[in-house]
Amino acid sequence: MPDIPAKPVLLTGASGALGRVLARELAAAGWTLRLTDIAPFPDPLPPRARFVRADLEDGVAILRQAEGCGAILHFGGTSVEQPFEAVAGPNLRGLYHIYEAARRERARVVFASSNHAIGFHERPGEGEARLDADCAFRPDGYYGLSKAYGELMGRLYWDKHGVENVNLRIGSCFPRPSNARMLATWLSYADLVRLCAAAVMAPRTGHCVIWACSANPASFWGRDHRERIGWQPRDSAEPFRAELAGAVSGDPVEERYQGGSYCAMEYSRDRPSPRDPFAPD
Ligand code: 15L
Repeated sequence: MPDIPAKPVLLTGASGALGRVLARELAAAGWTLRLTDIAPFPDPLPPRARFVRADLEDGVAILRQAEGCGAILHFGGTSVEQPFEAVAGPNLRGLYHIYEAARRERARVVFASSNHAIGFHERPGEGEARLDADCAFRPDGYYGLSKAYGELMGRLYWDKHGVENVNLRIGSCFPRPSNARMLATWLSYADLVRLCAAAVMAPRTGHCVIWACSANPASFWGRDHRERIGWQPRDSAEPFRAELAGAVSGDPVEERYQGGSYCAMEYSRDRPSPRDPFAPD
């Protein structure tokens, strides 16, 4: 497999935490990047890169940015839980603009989805089966719902238009894990960069979904489509266990479900007791 894409790659959300890491590392690997974000790019422009400020809600601007690109790394939009109206513009309408641009350019979309698309699945207990990527969507808020919509948009554009898309269900991508949940969900920056590179460079992907977490023995997640892109994570949250195993919230909702604190936000059912076989459905 070649290491450098034949055509430029559009990176949305370039000014965000993950966008900045990807811009720096992929440019250092020799990639030609078109960077865009609604916010100014805070770093020196990497070699061969161009940055244009654009709003995902401006479909014409997005079409323009994508011209001549072979892939779109879509990391733009709202990246945390927000009221519905704040999520809807960038994450629903904006996502549609990304897919229309990909359709016009015959480009592949690599979508920064999130574990919050499935956050209301319970965490597996010791020895229990891990969750496979073809599980039902169980979003834990409007943000997670927008990520489920994004994955389904990919399903639609592959089935109807042949637009390939790789949906990265990102766990917790930070410089290091910071609580007990992240012993399962953490994705290192290095694993993220290798994952995005593999998703862009794979010869064929179709529509696929990948659990984006490092090789954490405590992971909640099982089978996915990673063999299609030849990616395996190399890092692990396990070295942080002694430090973080006790870093729990004490909230039964937060600790019961995979989405953690997002599940507990605005939760208005009765709180489950720890011994209660509480089954929301
Ligand atoms: C996400 O999707 C968020 O973007 C990030 O800020 C974290 O909250 C992460 O999920 C997580 O679940 O830890």
